[in-house]
Amino acid sequence: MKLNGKLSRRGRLATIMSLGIATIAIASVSTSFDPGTDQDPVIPLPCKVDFFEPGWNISVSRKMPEDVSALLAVEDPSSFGDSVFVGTAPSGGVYRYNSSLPAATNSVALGLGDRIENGTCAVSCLVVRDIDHDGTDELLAETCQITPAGRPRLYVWSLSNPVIPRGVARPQINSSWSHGLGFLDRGTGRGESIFSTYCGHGEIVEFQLSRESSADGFQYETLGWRKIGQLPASGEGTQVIDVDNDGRLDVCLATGFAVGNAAIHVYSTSEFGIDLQPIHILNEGNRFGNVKFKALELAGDAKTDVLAWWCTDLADGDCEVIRYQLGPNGLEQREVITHGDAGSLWPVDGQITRQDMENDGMSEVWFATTNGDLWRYDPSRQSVISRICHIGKTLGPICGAPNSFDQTKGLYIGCGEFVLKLSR
Ligand SMILES: [Ca+2]
Ligand SMILES: [Ca+2]
Ligand SMILES: [Ca+2]
Ligand SMILES: [Ca+2]
Repeated sequence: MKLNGKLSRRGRLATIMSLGIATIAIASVSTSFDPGTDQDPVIPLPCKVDFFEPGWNISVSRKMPEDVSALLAVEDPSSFGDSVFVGTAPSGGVYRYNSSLPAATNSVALGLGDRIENGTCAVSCLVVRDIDHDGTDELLAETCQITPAGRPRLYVWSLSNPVIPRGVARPQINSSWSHGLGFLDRGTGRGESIFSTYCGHGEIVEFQLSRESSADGFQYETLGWRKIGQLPASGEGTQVIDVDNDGRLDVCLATGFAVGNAAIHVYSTSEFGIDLQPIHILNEGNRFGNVKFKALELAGDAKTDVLAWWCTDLADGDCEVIRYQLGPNGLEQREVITHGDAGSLWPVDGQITRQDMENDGMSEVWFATTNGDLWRYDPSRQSVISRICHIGKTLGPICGAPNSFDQTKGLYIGCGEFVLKLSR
């Protein structure tokens, strides 16, 4: 079955729906692009590469039935390839393919929005993680319900064979846009709590997958949710990590989308959950209107760093990229990495990822922008930040390609309906 990219969205959707959730073979093309010549590649990329750092290639990994809005790749122990998960918009789908199997793309779920046709729902975040600690990974997908404006959702499937739906939650909050997932062990074999925050009203929501039985014998498995707090501005990002290097996990939530209100709030955790009094706040003197961040270990010193992208407007204006290191008593190091126009530096959700491209044991941070720039931040290099390419088209989410059987790693990049792969 070849899905024609020129079919109307409704036509394509009808084709997909008629196939149910069986395997869809989607036309797949793979090509290399040599930026050193004007020669068109045999099968053209869906975009023009205006600038390329020498030594890199971009090829088409897969064409999807609609626009790519979330990406995740994990190792597939049963094959040489990566298992690539793709979230899509506007009907809201989740797909999976193996990068070494050229033709087959599996649908995990289709039509995740409130209105499948003529609505807009974007899968904003995908995570693979064993949230109930039973030895089988779960796949989690968050959605934004954009048209008609409505409640965001969280979906959970177990990645057994076949994939099994475990739960869906649709928190009764005023915001429609979800911004990331964080995980905290509930202890004593109870699995993990899942946290998210939301654009608009800044609700903080906790989810739990739990099993119960009633006195009269009914069995329930439920993805429950509860609103545990509210940020002082729109919620713009979520991560759970030991960000202040004291040995205990912290919940980090970004606020923004309001001039002067961009901040990263850090909350401590215990066996009782989150303490909603922030223990650290990074706010750069309230100079900014929005912030995106990623906390991770950089530079091989076993201490977590925070990379933050600040912009003066809501998603525009001037942008500063700043690296921080926190200790138990607060800020220990602050370094401005670069600054410039938000157009070329500001990443949106899903456009910041870590990868160790050269397999040297040191992670780099890769980030993309909707303007088509792809950047690498690698503190172990002389040119710490460098633009790897500029593609003449809006870029979507990016993620690292974990497979390294041929000793080179790569990066998957969403671009319209295509998943591209950057490699050496
Ligand atoms: Ca599990
Ligand atoms: Ca901590
Ligand atoms: Ca570090
Ligand atoms: Ca590296």
